[in-house]
Amino acid sequence: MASDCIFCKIRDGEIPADALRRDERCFVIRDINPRAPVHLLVIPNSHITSLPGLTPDEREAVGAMFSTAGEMAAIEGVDGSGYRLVVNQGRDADQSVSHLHLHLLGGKPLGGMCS
Ligand code: DGP
Repeated sequence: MASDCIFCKIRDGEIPADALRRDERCFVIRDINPRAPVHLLVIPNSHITSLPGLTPDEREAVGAMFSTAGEMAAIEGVDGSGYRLVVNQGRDADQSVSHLHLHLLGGKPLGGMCS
C-alpha cells in the first residue's frame, strides 16, 4: 500500500469506483477519462510500480492481469472487433499513476500502432 496512491485507495474503497471485477490478483474499473467507447483499467491488487524486479507473486499477478483483460474484452463485446492493451511506464509515456495498470481500449478503430 502506498498511502498517496489513487489505485490503492480505490482498491481499499477510500475512493469510489465501480469495480467490474475483482479477485485475489487484480481488479477492473472504467477509466475516468475514457479515450475509447471501451476503456478499462486492469489493476493489480499489490502496489507494483515497475516491471523490472518482479517477485514471483507479482509475476503471477501480471499474468492474471492479461488473462483478466482478455476475459473483460469478451464481456465488453470487443473480442471480435479487436482491442488494444497498453502499459504506460514513466515520464515519456505520460504515466500519471505509479501503480502498474493495463489500459484495455476498444469499441472503435484505434489507428496504427499505439496511436
Ligand atoms: P496512466 O497515464 O497510464 O498512468 O493512466 C492512468 C489512468 O487512470 C488515466 O487514464 C485516468 C485514470 N484515473 C485516474 N484517477 C482515476 C480515478 O479516480 N478513477 C478512475 N476510474 N480512473 C482514474
